[in-house]
Amino acid sequence: MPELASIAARLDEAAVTARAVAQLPEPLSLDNAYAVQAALLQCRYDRGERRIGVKMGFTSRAKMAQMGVDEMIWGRLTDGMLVEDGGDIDIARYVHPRAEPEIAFLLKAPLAGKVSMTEAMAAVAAVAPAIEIIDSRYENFRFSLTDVVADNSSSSGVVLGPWCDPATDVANLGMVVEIDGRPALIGSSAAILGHPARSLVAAARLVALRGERLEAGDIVLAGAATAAEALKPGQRLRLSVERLGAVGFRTRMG
Ligand code: OOG
Ligand code: MG
Repeated sequence: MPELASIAARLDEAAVTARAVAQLPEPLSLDNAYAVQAALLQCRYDRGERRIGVKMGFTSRAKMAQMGVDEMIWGRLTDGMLVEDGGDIDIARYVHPRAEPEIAFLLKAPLAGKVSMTEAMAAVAAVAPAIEIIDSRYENFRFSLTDVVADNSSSSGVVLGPWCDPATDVANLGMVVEIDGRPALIGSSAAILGHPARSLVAAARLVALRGERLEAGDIVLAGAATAAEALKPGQRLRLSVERLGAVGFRTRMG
């Protein structure tokens, strides 16, 4: 539908120019919201970006409560969103970025539809600590469920830490984000649906509803274990996850 394409173009321009747009005037259906998301990603692919996986959203109570949304969502990740571990980001290139502590899975086999936790984990090649940088293209970081789905579930940046043995038990690992050396976000991987592998199970189910599958080589972000923290210029962030290690980046302006 032409209006879906124009919504996608508007959200893409908001991301490229780092200028927020108003929330959508008419509520979209969930089907149309995912159709806008697909069209939005096509804009990125047309610029040469490549799909590298998916991210899950609202898989913890802390995130649902922070944003007032109570359903799981997903979005697509591209290589253009990767931020090097230990690297820095220019805050000016985002509207109002926030950081979240996550667990990342690297897949060695495809997954789609109804799979058990054991089947999901058997498809995992490695697990890593990860920081997701989210950035809503909507004014004041406010949105409805379908608004945020259309906006690729606020996907913006991903910082991946060291890939670890997939046999590592990730059910209940302490997670701490330090900002400038001070603990700012403290949680556990158990906050992610009781076990981050449940998020992988959900990802396989949700992408299949849109006729897609998780591919071998895909990265799947399980969703934040705590509320997200707004970023300011000149900060040093570091996420430490028990047994998995640490990942970090810095922020600058310009
Ligand atoms: C939507 C994305 C949510 C998560 O980890 O729960 C998300 C948002 O809060 O803007 O990435
Ligand atoms: Mg996230």
